[in-house]
Amino acid sequence: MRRISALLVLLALLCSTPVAGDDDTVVIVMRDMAFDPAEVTVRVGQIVRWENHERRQFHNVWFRELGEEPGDYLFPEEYTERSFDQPGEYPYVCQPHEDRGMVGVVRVQ
Ligand SMILES: [Cu+2]
Repeated sequence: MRRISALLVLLALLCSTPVAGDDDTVVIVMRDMAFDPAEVTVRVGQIVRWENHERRQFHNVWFRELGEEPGDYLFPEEYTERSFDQPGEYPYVCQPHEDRGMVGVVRVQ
């Protein structure tokens, strides 16, 4: 019983912890071989989430110009999130579909 109580307290703590930017996450949908919207403007620290809404196709998100590794493949119903520490313009691509025009840009203010 004591263990269950401790678990409940832990759960309550977890549930009440505010998640930074949770309310104003900017969502970019990956569908029909495109990022939608392809251009977004966000604030420093604001969370950007890419969601795969395809029926079968995987995609990824690669900020090549930042010198990063390509992101993991995201399969339907999967998503990835990130934020940006510095203002600027951050172009990115879907690595497997860049040549089909699957590119986007995040502008950070
Ligand atoms: Cu893709």
